[in-house]
Amino acid sequence: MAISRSGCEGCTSITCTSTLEVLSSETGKQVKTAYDRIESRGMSACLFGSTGTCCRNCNMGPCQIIDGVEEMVGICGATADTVAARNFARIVAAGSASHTDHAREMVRGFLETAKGHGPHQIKDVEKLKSLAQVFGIETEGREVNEIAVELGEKALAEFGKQDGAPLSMLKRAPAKRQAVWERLGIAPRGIDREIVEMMHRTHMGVDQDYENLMLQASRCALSDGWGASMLSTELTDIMFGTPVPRRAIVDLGVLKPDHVNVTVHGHEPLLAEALCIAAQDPEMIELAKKQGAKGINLAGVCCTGNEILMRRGIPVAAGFVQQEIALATGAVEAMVVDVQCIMQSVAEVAKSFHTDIITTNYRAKMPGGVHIQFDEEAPLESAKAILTHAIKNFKKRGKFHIPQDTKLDVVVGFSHETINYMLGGRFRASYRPLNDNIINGRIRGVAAIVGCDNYKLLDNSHEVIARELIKNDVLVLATGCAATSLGRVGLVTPEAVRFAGPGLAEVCEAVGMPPVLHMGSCVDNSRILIAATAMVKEGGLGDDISDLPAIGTAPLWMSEKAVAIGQYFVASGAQVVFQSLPTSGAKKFHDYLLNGLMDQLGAKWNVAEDPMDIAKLMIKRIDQKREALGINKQRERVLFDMAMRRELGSGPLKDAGCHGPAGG
Ligand code: NFS
Ligand code: SF4
Repeated sequence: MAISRSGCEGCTSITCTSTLEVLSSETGKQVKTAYDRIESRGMSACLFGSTGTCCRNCNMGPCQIIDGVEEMVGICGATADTVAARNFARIVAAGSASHTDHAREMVRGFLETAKGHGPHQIKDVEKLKSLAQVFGIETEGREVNEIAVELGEKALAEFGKQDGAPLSMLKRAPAKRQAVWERLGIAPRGIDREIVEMMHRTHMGVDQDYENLMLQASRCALSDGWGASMLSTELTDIMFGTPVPRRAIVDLGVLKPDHVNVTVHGHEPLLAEALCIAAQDPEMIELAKKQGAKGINLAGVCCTGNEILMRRGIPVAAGFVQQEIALATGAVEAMVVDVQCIMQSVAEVAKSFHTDIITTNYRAKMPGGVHIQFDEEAPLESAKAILTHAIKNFKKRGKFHIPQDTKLDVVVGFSHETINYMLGGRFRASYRPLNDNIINGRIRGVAAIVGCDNYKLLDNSHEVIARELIKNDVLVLATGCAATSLGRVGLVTPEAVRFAGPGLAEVCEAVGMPPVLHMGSCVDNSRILIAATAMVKEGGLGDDISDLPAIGTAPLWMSEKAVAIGQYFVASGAQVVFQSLPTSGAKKFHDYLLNGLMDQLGAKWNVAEDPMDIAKLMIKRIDQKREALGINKQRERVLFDMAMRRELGSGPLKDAGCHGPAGG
């Protein structure tokens, strides 16, 4: 479906009101955005590219392959299935590599902190100790920092490990799942190694068997989910605090007319956390005041936004498709970026205003950007240099337009630990109540809505899916830009319970939780793996993740990372639904993803085009699992009496209350 910017003058193809408002404002009309580029290009996605059968892996090609046409194989003889499988596997490798390099930086930052360098401390000692156990580290009678140094070193070694025991975190998975990995020979050996081997096996003339290629794609993706991403999430929690529920606000309206607005865009929380600390420094605030501003307003964009939203309640201004729109307000002094999901066009949009794009990572520079290298050994000093640059821009601000009515309340911070104590209570933290409510049918199942925004589809797709799911008593877990977009439409707050079906509403009301739980950034999808494992271990819902009435979707996937996530979900036993897969031009391979993987992994990919169809398919899959578990009948019998209300009514979210916003 073509989505045009003309949407802001009549047509309704963009539904986001803040985006529409900015695009039709005086400042918005000054700039060209992706919406204009789509209009001028006619949204012509390349046919061969989108069906996965274009190969340029060697210089005898590039070859366009047509499935079933004898003379249309590659010069080397590669078939459509081989080419599509190689391309797909490379997407998984690239996505895993992105999470991995991010995770490596977090582990290195963690080690610095453990050694007592820099402004951060070990905040979550309990989590440190439980993770130390996973790595076989002695904790009795040892100093916190000593344990942390050993953990950091062991974590770092997971990246370069070659052989021996598989990655340490795999032990956290249900025993039956570990046995599946062992039987298939896909337990990752070392994080970097699996990515390198994937790139090797997809080189011209190596692995020509799509089933064999997919085994390595699973191993590579698992090294991301249970390796890199999980390490990143856990060590970041230990260092910056495990998220707890707190109130915050999202959408473009979080920008402030009288403050220095600094948007933080990218992924690695080391930079964002340092900026949060620096923005509270009296010296910095004084400097802002000298320039005529009332203070400094930090706001997040994309996943780095989700990280500081979850841990500090810092507002999120924009998700992926709004990054240009945030700048088009003319109210941003600087957009500070690190790595991933930063469109090159932001530098072009910024040229129309006083805004600077400040790049901070040597890996990611940009023509038109100002580079201030973030020094991991002196994070606070770097953050101050960046802020000083931004503050000095304030006086140059010209006309601007901040949408006033778009500031949505959200309640965020649903880590696995939060869910554990929220439903179970502080003194009997457990997943028992969640499992029981699934078994008795008040909660039909659990669905993860994750991943990106994408201009290719209507921007309300996440919303359509989420509304249908919660209406049907499915509890939704959200991460990444999907979570931001659900926040923008008011679904990530306890008040959204009015849109939920009676069973889910009952549970949410009793505990005071939203029907859509914000679980963080994209690396935080590893929290979903842990939550799923906890559900299995609690009992009553089968003995593997593949038995759970649970499913995931990344309907608007854009990034290669989303495919890596999809593949590690599938390899972990959770089915996923995407709106499209770049494999449809290769019949056998495409069918293998949609059906064949089931035999080996107990899970598979699914495709449904329309958001409502995606939701319906997810509910169908959940019901199939309920049926297999023999709990489908309970749903029909469930009654909500006072005893059940009382049983649910003592959740800690209610008695602890939520933290107020802690914005910049
Ligand atoms: Ni995830 Fe985050 Fe957003 Fe997609 Fe990009 S920011 S890591 S990849 S676009 S959800
Ligand atoms: Fe063509 Fe084969 Fe070379 Fe790919 S590897 S470009 S299919 S010759």
